[in-house]
Amino acid sequence: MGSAAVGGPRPHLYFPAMSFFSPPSASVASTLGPKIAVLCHTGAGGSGVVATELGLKVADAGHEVHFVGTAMPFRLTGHQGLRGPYFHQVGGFAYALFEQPFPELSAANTLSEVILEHGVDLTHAHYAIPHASAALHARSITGKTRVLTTLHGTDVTLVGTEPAFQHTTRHAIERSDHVTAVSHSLAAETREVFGVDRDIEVIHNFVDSDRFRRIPDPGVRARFAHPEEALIVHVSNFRPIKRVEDVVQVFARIASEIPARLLMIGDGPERARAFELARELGVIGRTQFLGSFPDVQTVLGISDLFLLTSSHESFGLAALEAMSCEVPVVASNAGGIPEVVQHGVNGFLSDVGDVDDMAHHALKILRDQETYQQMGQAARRTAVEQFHPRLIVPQYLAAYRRLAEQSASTF
Ligand code: GMT
Repeated sequence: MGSAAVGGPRPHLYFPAMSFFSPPSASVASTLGPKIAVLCHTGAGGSGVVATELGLKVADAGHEVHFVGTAMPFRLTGHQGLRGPYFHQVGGFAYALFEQPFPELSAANTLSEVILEHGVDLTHAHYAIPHASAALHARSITGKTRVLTTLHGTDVTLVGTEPAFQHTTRHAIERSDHVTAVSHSLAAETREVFGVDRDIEVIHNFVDSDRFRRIPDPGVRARFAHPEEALIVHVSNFRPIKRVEDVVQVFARIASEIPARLLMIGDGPERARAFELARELGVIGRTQFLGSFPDVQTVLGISDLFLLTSSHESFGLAALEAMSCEVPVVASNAGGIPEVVQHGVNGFLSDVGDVDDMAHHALKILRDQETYQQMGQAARRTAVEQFHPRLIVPQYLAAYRRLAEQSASTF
């Protein structure tokens, strides 16, 4: 990228913006529609997963897609090709005077370069902070991109409501050219929390049901459980909002009644506490902490039950991925989860923190083969009939087309 070459000698803490597989200039690549830049969080987390899976589908549909991030989004690794999607690593500069880095400014700077060099028509910012703000900044700098912001959950319900970010989040929501939310619950909460009355389009998350499907491989399953044991799984970033201690509490109640194993997938600040609790409750020998790994579908494809005990959840993508693998879900009745998990049909819902009720529901599924099979099949049907990419991706493509046709009146 041009910026790497300008400005003379650099102190050693300068790291240039870097492009990977990128076409050399705006004129070279041909594209079927608007060119799109995508800004997202790059570590394991629902918003980055949605951004990546969507970017890959949109690139498949013939669009030129440019990911811009501090690192390659974890699900993008290995999926890039010469025809995209392309990845541009955000540059930065750590100067002794700066007490903290400025991620929003660095992202806006790299994004501006990408917009100008590649003729990007619109920027899809996943998560309000800092991505929508960075995209708006790049829009002011270049005068050339529309901004579509997708709200994912904690950007509104947790981070965005913090006094430290209230004004910037509201500004990002109000000034984006178009805003989507991943559930009706999140759209309503956004209007309520920020008092905004603008249109917020609801576009639910999706799951690739060809990849996320049941593959009851006895070899893989034997790696985690004996044939007579129920295999229970939880996937998250182990943040306080996930209440992972409740997962362990529910599992301990299940394991006191039937042979069972628990797989904890992911990592985060509450992992150590969950580990300790499993030890205290005497189930550590039946609990495996697998950490973060990308091949989550293989484990979901052999599991029997998914637990999601969050105090708040705008959608629950991890639960949907499990459902696509015919795994019923026992979850808390919070936020947008009921838009995915239907009580008594493809899983069960309990009040937040009611671990006895969750264990009761889990045992109801695991003890009765017929209930287990019916719910597993219903879960798969929900994933395929309501949340398949063929239903959801066109909604984003239509929004992209509408935005690309708009005049630049909002700059
Ligand atoms: O759940 C998290 O903490 C990660 C977070 C994210 O932004 O990466 O997930 C949010 O976005 C996902 C994708 O849209 C949703 O499925 C999750 O429900 C949502 N998390 C919360 O609302 C807590």
